[in-house]
Amino acid sequence: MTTLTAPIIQPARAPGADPRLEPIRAKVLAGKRLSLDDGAVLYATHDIWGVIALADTVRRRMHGDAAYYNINKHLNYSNVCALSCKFCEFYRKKGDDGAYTRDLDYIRAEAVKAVDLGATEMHIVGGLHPYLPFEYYTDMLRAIREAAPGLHIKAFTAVELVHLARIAKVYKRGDPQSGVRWVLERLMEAGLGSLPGGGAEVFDDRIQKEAWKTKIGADEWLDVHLVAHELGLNSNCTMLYGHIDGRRERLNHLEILRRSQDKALARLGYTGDPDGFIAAGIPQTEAITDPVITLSGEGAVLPTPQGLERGASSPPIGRSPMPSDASTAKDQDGGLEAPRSRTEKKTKGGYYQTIIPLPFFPDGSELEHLPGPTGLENLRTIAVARLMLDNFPHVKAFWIMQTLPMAQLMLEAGADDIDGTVVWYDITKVGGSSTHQEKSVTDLKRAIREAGFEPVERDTLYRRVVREGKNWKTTTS
Ligand code: V47
Repeated sequence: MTTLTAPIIQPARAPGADPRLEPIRAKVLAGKRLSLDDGAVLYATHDIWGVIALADTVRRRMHGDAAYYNINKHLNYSNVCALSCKFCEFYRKKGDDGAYTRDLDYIRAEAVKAVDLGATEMHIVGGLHPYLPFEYYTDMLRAIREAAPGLHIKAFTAVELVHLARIAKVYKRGDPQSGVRWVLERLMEAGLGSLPGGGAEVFDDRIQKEAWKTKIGADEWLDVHLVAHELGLNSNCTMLYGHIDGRRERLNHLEILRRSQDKALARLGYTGDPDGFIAAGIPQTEAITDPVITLSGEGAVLPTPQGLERGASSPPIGRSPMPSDASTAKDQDGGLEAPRSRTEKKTKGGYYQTIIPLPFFPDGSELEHLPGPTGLENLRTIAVARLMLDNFPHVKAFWIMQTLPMAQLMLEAGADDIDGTVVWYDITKVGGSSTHQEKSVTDLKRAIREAGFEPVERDTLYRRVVREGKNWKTTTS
């Protein structure tokens, strides 16, 4: 006979402040970069509310009481995928029940619907379709641009872009960058405006081997974003956590992204290392004590509408989105004057805007037996991301995966963005149910206001949107 014993649950929080947070608090207040060991304390401490309060300090220093949302529409052009990642419930094989691939008429109609809803952005991702030709992707972007010229197209994860280089037969082993550059140049010419952050998962060889063996790894993911940044595109990045990963691996992931962003910002004029190359090898154990770049705190590098300047002491709290986003975005969209660095070099877009921690949804995946992360772990992870990624302007609590009530709480735990109206989402479905996942602007604003923040509609590049019904413009356009 087996005896059932209750599992020993380690409380995620306990009364009382943790003195181990004190030196970390001192660093945060001084705008100093946190080390991986600091990150380990942020994850290990029982004082989760202390961690959240620290993240809130940074978040308010950067954004005041502003909380961003956008009006967007997601499009998944196909769920047919050559890969079979264990965490993924979305993919189908050709001929499977429920497999779909959208044609250009469908895509055009979706773009028109997006405009009718007042959307500023179309977010497009799909599976790695083994048979679609490269022209399908450029035709898709052109069709959207023709049907909806004002819509910003944020499309294709790094994994899809490597796949496109392969199907266009421009991918060279040993030199993934040149093929991806070829692909991105053509997609940009067809209307691509920025890259979403998907497909990063957790940068770790062990986890990759176990859960997404045949997918690109960290080096290639980073290479793709490096090339995008060099071409002047802004991008986002994600961290898919709460499956077979551990907290140390998450911290390494954040560290790798932080260094990658250092390099991106350096290319825009922050340091004298324009050829810095992150993907060649990241010494994961090396502690960083001297911040190269920090966007918050004493001595921070604070982007201004005039450019990127070092030495300001307090940001324009709560009045506008990170102005660097606005100023570099102008260059991306309209070729207007680019920001000037402190060395007065002409620069353009080309950095990570947002980290989006994505909690694992087990339902329907091969890892369905795993429980997925808890609410407190999700809150803590948002806070840790805010604290570790001192060179990232934004932290997004994607309401679809976090749920809107949790996204509300996360605004006080380091997040400044909850994503948008979305409408249709196929990658994760709450309770395994519907792809229709939509929130109205009223819902989003109410959630933000109830949490004590000021809702700010942004476009994809974090410019403030001024709107009259369906018509909109950005404050900088
Ligand atoms: O790449 C897949 C993840 C990502 C599951 O850039 C899963 O603004 C949880 O990247 N449980 C797609 N996550 C979503 C994404 C995204 C979302 C919102 C905004 C932005 C942005 C990007 O979702 C995939 C994968 O990493 N994912 N399956 C799952 N079962």
